[in-house]
Amino acid sequence: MASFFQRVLDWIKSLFWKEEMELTLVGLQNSGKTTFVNVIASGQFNEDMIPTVGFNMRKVSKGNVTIKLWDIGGQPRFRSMWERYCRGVNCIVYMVDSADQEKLDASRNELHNLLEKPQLQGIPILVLGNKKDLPNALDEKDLIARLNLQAVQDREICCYSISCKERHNIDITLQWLIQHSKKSG
Ligand SMILES: Nc1nc2c(ncn2[C@@H]2O[C@H](COP(=O)(O)OP(=O)(O)O)[C@@H](O)[C@H]2O)c(=O)[nH]1
Ligand SMILES: [Mg+2]
Repeated sequence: MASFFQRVLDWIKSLFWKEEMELTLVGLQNSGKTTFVNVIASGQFNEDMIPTVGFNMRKVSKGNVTIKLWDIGGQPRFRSMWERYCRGVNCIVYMVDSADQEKLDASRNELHNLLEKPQLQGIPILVLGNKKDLPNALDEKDLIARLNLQAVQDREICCYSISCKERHNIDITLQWLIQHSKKSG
């Protein structure tokens, strides 16, 4: 049975990488962004480091899909870079460690900072509460409350609880992204 789900996931992954889209994947360090990319890009992909002092941006591309990836938080002076790296993306994926209670407030603040940027107005956002396999992980409902997602009214927002480790809900995450690609309008 496990291999059946694996095959379905592989099929959805292959569909995803055939899309035409650009997305930004951000979140606090250690939330699981690199792991997520490795899970969905198993197989070949190109990776570029964008040389920017103190701001660690990576760009992963495969086919017509480009993912811009960076750790958020810490130094507010880098916030001016958000505009440059988010301009024109089809969607923003915001990764949260749903089991790290201590960092949830910081994660919420960074997310709301990001959403306040006028340049990012209207860009759909997918919030991923990662590490749902851990015993103290918040579920979707608690995460929505804790991150104050109901306050976001000016754009499409969605929240899934996922586990990169156990490949949980990676399929619905990719389906959401496919629905927000250029092809699907
Ligand atoms: N339990 C658990 N650990 C995870 C999961 N996803 C990532 N991790 C671990 O969390 C740590 C940080 O992951 P990483 O991808 O480097 O985070 P990044 O800093 O956001 O790129 C690593 O030790 C991962 O193995 C998950 O779904 N469940
Ligand atoms: Mg990383």
